[in-house]
Amino acid sequence: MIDTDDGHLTELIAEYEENGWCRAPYRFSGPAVNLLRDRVDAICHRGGPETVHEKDSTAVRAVHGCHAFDEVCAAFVRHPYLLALAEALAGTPVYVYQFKVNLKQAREGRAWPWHQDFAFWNAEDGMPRPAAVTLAVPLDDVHEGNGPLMLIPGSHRLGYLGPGKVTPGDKGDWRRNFATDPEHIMDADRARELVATHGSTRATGRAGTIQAFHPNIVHSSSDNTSPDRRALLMVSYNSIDNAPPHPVRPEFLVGRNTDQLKPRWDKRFPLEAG
Ligand SMILES: O=C(O)CCC(=O)C(=O)O
Repeated sequence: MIDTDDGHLTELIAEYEENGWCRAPYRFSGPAVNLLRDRVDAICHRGGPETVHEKDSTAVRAVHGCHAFDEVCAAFVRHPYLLALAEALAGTPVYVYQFKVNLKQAREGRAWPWHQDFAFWNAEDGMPRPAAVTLAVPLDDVHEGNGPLMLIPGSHRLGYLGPGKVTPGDKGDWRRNFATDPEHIMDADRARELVATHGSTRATGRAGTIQAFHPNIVHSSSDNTSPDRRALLMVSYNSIDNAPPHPVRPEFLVGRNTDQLKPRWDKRFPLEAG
């Protein structure tokens, strides 16, 4: 088991506060990643209502809320290390607000434009404050060519920047905001200015690594033009005192059980250094 009392969480909190993101010094083992990968593949094949496809394609772009119906994903979100990290970074007890896997299929996975996650969570669900944290675990190795997340370090400290561009969509169709041209995105010129000021970094790395992102960090990702898939599993943990009061979007996008999530050790998910 990982010692969460060894001071490394304090270092990660400082890094997270400074940059709006950080990478844990541990990652999930190969067999743990394979287990998740197999399960996500099966979920993609089941074609449930939580599935989003790439535009005009049968390629799966994303699946959502799997922790509510899949036993492996349910065990994963309760991993003691993930919960300790989420609580340390959020500064409070947490519950699962959102679970998703963005698949970025080889050669078919399309871009995500510049945005802040809080812009969507606030506008669509009424999340009161950016008191959440997203833990991301790639299920494939992520390299420069398969559409890694591009982050603007420190941009979360600017607060919620407001949508530079709102393209009115059909409020009844939640899928609209998982396409390549969602509402609530940032103006591209504004994002370019931020990159010029703050720089940017790509979240590349081996499958199984654990990264944390602030709800207000400005980020995007490009098309996957490579022969390698880039599946990214993301669990957004929200503070239990920050639940949207009247969520409308489906439960597979916005968790309704806002009780503090309790950790549960599962030997299928060992961590290793790295
Ligand atoms: O998967 C990606 O490349 C981008 C994901 C993202 O920005 C999001 O889901 O908010």
